[in-house]
Amino acid sequence: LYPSGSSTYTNNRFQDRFEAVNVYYHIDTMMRYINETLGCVVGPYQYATGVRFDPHGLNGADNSYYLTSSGRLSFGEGGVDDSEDADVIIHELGHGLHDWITGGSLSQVNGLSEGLGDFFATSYDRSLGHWGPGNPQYNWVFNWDGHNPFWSGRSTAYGASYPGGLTGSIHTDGQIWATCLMRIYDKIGREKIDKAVIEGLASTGSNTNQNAAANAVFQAALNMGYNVDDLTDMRDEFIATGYTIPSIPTGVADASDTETTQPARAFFAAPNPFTQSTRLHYSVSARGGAAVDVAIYNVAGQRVKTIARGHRVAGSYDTSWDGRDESGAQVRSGVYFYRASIDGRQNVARLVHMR
Ligand SMILES: [Ca+2]
Ligand SMILES: [Ca+2]
Ligand SMILES: [Ca+2]
Ligand SMILES: [Zn+2]
Repeated sequence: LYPSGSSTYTNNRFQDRFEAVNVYYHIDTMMRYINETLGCVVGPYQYATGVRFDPHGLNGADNSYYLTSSGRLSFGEGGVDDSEDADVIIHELGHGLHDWITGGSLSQVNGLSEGLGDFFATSYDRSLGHWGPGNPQYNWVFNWDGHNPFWSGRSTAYGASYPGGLTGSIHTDGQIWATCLMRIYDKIGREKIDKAVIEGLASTGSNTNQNAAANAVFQAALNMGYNVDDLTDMRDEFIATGYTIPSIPTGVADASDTETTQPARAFFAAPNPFTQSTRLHYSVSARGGAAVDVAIYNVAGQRVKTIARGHRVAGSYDTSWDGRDESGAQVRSGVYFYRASIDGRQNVARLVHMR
């Protein structure tokens, strides 16, 4: 699309090639960070390749979007070109991440997905260290596309609390969620809050409100073995925002005990992608055991193979899937979902089967 005669990159923002490279760079950076640095296997279920996007879509409108039907991102060019701003790119990618980790059940209740996009954009931006807490830009969302005569942008220094401060406008209300998560970022650091958000929201659905999302994120942090200091910081900020969060269970180790241990990963498949077979891990933590339903689904949402079903005692489980359906036939290569419902809690992981 944009051939170059030289290996020197000399494009500026007035050349369309700049936006194509800028979007590619930021999507690639974020997807590598999530999949490789954080170890969360996340990617589109609508197709088996990398994230697809159009850097000059929407016939020039001042808007951008992620489409759940196609799994693609599209960026408009009104005002400042949207794809010149990493905040816009990562905000839209945030909707994609939300869709992919929930297996197609992204929630916009209380503007949850808008707030999630603003959070991922600001988390990335803040990690670059361009602005200090004393600069207003530290909290801005859409520093380049907005906060200018075209439009006012958004902020993660939003003062409203939950639920009294909700307005009913998703883009406005999402700022309550993003502001709370960025306050946690400042206390426990980027990787811990990003990972808890991704792992936590993976167990949510299309009706999840901000309060339920906060509880899912907190539960994920507990499941991954975050220490008492981190859990206390998270809980304090959630409660200060207005969410209702249970106490930290007694018996959770304090910081000095867990500083050197890796958080346990209770739910995952490996290898992934796989060719012959993949091992499926899940665990039951309730003392009295739990009702489990573990199965493989295709991208159309159809159950391909039941792995385990019924009551299981507390413990870690290790099983496998050989890429065959209920009748024993080899399934086609492509994207599948490993889903485990454990006492009604949904865990979803994306699997890529290659033959
Ligand atoms: Ca441009
Ligand atoms: Ca714009
Ligand atoms: Ca920003
Ligand atoms: Zn959005």
